[in-house]
Amino acid sequence: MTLIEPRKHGDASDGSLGSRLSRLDGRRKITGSATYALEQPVENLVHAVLVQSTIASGRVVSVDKAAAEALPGVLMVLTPDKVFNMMVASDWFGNRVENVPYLPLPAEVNYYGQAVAAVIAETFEQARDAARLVKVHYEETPAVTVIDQGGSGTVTAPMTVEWGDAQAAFDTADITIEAEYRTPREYHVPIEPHGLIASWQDDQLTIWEPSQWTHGMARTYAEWFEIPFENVRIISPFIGGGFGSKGGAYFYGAVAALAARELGRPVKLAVTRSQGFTAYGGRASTRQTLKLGASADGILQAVIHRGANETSTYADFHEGTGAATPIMYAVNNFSSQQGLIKVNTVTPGALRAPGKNPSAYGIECAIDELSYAVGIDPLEIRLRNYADHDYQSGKPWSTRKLREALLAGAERFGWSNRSAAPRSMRDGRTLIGWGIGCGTFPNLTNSSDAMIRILSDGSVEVESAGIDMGQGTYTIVAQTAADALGVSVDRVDVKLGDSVSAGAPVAGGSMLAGSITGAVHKAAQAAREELIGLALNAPNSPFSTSGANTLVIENGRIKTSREDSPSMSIGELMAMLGREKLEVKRDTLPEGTTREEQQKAFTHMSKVRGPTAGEFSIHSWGAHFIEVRVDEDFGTVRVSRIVSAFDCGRLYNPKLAESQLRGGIIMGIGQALLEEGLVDARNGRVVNNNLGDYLVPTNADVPPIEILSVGEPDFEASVLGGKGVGEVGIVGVAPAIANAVFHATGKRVRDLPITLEKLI
Ligand code: MCN
Ligand code: MOS
Repeated sequence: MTLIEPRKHGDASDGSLGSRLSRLDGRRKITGSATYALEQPVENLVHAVLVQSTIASGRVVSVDKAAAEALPGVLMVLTPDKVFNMMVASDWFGNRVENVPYLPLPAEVNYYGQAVAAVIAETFEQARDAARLVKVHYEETPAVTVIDQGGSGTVTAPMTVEWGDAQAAFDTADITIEAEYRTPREYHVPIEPHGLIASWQDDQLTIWEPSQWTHGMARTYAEWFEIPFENVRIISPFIGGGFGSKGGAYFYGAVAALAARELGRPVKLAVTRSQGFTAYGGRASTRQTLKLGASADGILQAVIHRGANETSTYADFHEGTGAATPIMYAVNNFSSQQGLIKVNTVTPGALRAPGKNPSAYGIECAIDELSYAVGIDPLEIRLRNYADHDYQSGKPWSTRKLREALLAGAERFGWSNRSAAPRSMRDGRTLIGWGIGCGTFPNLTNSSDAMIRILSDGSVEVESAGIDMGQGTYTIVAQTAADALGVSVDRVDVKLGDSVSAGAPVAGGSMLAGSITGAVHKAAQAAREELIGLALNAPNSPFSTSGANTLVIENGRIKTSREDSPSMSIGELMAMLGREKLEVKRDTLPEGTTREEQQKAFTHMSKVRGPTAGEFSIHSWGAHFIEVRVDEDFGTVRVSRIVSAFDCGRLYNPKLAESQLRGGIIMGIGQALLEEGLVDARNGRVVNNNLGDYLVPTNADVPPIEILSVGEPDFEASVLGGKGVGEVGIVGVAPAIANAVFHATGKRVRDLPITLEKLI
């Protein structure tokens, strides 16, 4: 086996694009000077507290609010019978049903924990106490509280992928395996819980709310209240994690904004940790069956994939259990049908790598099972079935260095020292297992806009509505601007997370970095051109006699390319011109885009280009090599070592990209071993709705994680050659751990999480 040397990361932290600059917002976050939405000092503030339903299905018949209203400080109790004068907003793709009233507190109850009333009072304590006194009377109807009660589900066209004749090929295959895999409800649990402060000044609405998408959220608020987009301002400079849960405005935002309008005072609504388990959706629980047929030498002949995810009774959410299955391996006969099962739950939502994550869990466990059935090493079977193009779309890959990732990861991990048989590696009474899981994430792109401002002292401001919830946007934007302008990175100040700034797509689908850097690069180049033009033509320009027709900017100084060139700093040029500032705004929208289309591009998902929108099929790729140690007596599983290799194209900042990938991997450890929303089947209540009972990995659960990058710049993927990084890290971790546990113990646990009672 030959090792393809992984590309060496740049060790320089000089701030240039591609260098390992530390997070520019890090100090502020660590020292507490970064202000989060709910900490915003706002005068005259009042507090809203939600009242949640205690049934899973039915109707609110009446609400007894007299006792609550009688408490001191209580200003208002909102109930389902109150008419709010709001309209349903469009969905993520811009579809809107016209003239349908929006009811943030509907009388119809679809899940346990749904908000059915809200109390607004002078202080938080008064509102909370009053909320406890609100008596809600229900008419209860039968509920489906868990996926197993919901039947086999309804398959929809977008969830169906077929080519060849999978059944015939499966029936005649030498070796077949069939297995069902299940994942439970999982939750984002960001450290900063959700909530907002809403404040009206006449018909202008200001919202301080953590947001992955300030433009999209501003659009929703504007549509709810039927006011122009420009009248809403979403402010979200710092966010304590979102993981998919902060991409949209939810009902509680409507409740706070509406109460603020009614009362003429700013309203703060903090969603509690427990409410966070039902105020918006986590990852849907899923189940899927995989049937693989192969020849005796392990070449795949057929994949038959059937599955479903739970959704709510009132909206469809496709988790996309079939999202990764069709593109992982070369196979000529493929059939995947995925359905939706209606359950009385809040509508599930996007959680880091929606679809790809559970989908890879299925296929990456199944291929491992096949490797044992045919007696071929799990690494070897992946290489034998390597897809040299995208079998689903028929298109060539833009770049797919998954083979390189597999080989580099195996080499670094020491995979060749693995002994093949389950239970054959141990350290005393500890069983050791090694497993592989591959991952993928599609490269989504959208246009972006960016504003660059050169200030009189020569410093630079970059402004965008795009956000940083911890991924590193502040840092890579500064690096991009500094690089393109020719200034040092500490001269660049980045302002993010304000919907009045230049538009940017959602920090979702791992698309923000590629999109925003493209626009920042373009605007910074244009600003540099403009500075050069001004320097050449300024009266008294030191370059007027140099004969140069162009100039360069290096380290903030403008000069010709000659050794003995005169030079001046950008600040000196600004002073010479008597300019306060120079503003340059550029977007990466197609030429001639109308104002309306431009608005749409940043407030809807309709302009997002998918991975196969062009000539190529564009994705990020990864391969995880994981060691587990299982206590033979107690069944406890510890992850003891991880080596993961990725192809994410060019890395804008390897230090931050590694941190993103590591974060995803840690979430994958949680998914494999700890995370499970436990639902009381009698009433649909999520019983472990707190961080004491819903377990996520802590430092003690996380072993050394080594990240390798085997990617090369992919200019089909983005302007500067990077592919998405934010989500691919989690994909493939859970199956790698499940496969390692099988190798250690000989036990195949096919429903996550792998807890000790499933092993002993
Ligand atoms: N990056 C890089 N080189 C690339 C691409 C990205 O160095 N070629 C690095 C940059 O630091 C960039 C970051 O990776 O800021 C993420 O870039 P990208 O993959 O474009 O993802 P987005 O900026 O769109 O961020 C969203 C993504 C998603 S969808 C989830 S879910 C997620 C994630 O990012 N949630 C996160 N990472 C998170 N990280 C933190 N700390 N908190 C979350 O809630
Ligand atoms: Mo990420 S789940 O697409 O916000």
